[in-house]
Amino acid sequence: MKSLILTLTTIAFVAGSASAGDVTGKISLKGTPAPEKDIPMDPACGKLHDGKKVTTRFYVTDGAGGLGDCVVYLEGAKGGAVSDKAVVIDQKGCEYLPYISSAQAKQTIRVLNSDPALHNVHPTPSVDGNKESNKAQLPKGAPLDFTFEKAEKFLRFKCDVHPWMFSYVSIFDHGFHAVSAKDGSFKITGVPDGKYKLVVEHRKGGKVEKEIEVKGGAKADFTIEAK
Ligand SMILES: [Cu+2]
Repeated sequence: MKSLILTLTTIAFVAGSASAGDVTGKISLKGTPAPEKDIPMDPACGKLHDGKKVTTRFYVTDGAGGLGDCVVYLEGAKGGAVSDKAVVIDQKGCEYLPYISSAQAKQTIRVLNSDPALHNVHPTPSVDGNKESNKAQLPKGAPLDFTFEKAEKFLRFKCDVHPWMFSYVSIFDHGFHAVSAKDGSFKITGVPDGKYKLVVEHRKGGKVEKEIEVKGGAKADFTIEAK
């Protein structure tokens, strides 16, 4: 009898926990984008690249059809706890890494400086309620933390010392967002069962979307056309 009760409890627990899952998929790039532009760095920053040419990063791909740096999110979703893990952006070789990231409102965005150079981190939000700020950061200086209150797509960070340095962080008022990897793959974790609009947005290539139904998870692939 005791073991029967235990078995029933176990079944109930498993059934109860199967109400959320991962939304996964892959984003492909169709067509050939314009070639990336060379970035003429100053000599001090150029030196950090061993003489290698540095270019813009408008279309990041794996060379096999996958498209990275797409922001993927459930439009209008609610909830998802704010992670106590920071979204980290490094400055390395006078570039922001990563170029594209996503965060939740009130989540810490931590900017590092791995360079032997002075940077000036300057987020320039355009949505009311998100604060612009402007902070100098010494060579290999202490990290700088930022948070934003409101949802804003592609909130721009720039550096006032190096006019070519940009990074874009998309801020969401829920926890269901991700950025695609170089091979185009993405994963949004812990999505409760239900119907959603899944949106993929690339800063240059634009936006595509699909209605999906999550039942312990869902899978959807997308194509973005090069502009
Ligand atoms: Cu800089």
